[in-house]
Amino acid sequence: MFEVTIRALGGLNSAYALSGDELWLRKAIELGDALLPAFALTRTGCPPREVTLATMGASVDVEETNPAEAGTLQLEFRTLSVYTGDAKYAKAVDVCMERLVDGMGGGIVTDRFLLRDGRFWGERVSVGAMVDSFYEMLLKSWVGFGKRDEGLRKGYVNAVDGILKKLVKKGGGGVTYVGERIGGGDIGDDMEHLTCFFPGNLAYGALHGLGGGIEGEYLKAARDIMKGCYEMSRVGFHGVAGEVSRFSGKKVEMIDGLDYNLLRPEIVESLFYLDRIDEKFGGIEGIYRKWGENMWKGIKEYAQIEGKEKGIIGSIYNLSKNDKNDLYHKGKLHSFAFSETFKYFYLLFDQSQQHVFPLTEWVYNTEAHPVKIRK
Ligand code: DMJ
Repeated sequence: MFEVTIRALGGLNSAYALSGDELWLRKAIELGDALLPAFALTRTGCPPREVTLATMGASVDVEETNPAEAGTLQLEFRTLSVYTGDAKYAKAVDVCMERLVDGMGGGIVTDRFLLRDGRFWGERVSVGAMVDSFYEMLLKSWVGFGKRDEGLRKGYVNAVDGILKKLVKKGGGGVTYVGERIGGGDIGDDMEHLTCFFPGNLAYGALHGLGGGIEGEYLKAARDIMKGCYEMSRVGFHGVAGEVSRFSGKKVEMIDGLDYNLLRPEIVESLFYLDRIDEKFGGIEGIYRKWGENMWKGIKEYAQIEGKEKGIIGSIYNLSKNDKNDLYHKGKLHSFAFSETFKYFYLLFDQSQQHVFPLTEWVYNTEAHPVKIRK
């Protein structure tokens, strides 16, 4: 549900928004109608993680989902309601989002969500896998539809408050990162690449007046965490960060077995937001573009699959060995490399005065497909 919604439905919606070609809208409706019954399959109104279109409607035996997958459907289905004038898509997704927000209890959440009674469950608390885009969407759904839904705004503000107090730490070398906690334990030593959407998201919140606005608490925290995320790309092969990195030593370190790079977007995504929003350190002469240039060089140098036709790229493995000869690639390449990673590099390097998709008029879904903000 989540991957198809953010990648395919989000992509079709944006293709329609940008081209005005009805073909994309027809395809978006076809897909939206096929997926819609999934919301009626559980008691909470949140869909299961996976559905079989051919047998949709049959009861499903799934106990749980996670907040990221259940809570990252709103922009796409609501947009479909705007385009069609039919409220059924928005209604379905709003019911689910309300259950999630109710279940939050006013702060950070665990990474498991029970589909029978709408309770959060489990012990792991983080801003990474299985939770990440739930937080992202509290803000973006609030912004995207006229800042009218107080539940979303409060949910976001309370969550950020909890994250900044309970999950942010300085590592051994004094670099700030966002860790995870299990149960009541201490903040762990590691930060996921996925978590690095967070500084950009904080900056986007600041742009829209939250956390004290520009130069407020959110932007200051965003700068510190951004630095930690960029440091992840400076260890091992310069410019190419690992999937998870360790912050307990004097220097940020790669972790054996997690020293691979799937060409994920999160670090450059946040660089893009900070570059546009942070008036002090962003802009043409600012640091974020320079950092982005360093990262782009790394991708050009190391993502290319040797021996293949020039331009063929793939995920990079064995980064911690520090020797180019030990690197290997897998021919797998996620669509987010194109829809997000390369797009964010392009947008970061765009030097035109008139930015494409200004952040006060457009909101990007979690797969970087732009959606026009409804006032
Ligand atoms: C993307 O599909 C989305 O950004 C999602 O929210 C989480 N991660 C991947 C890319 O890393």
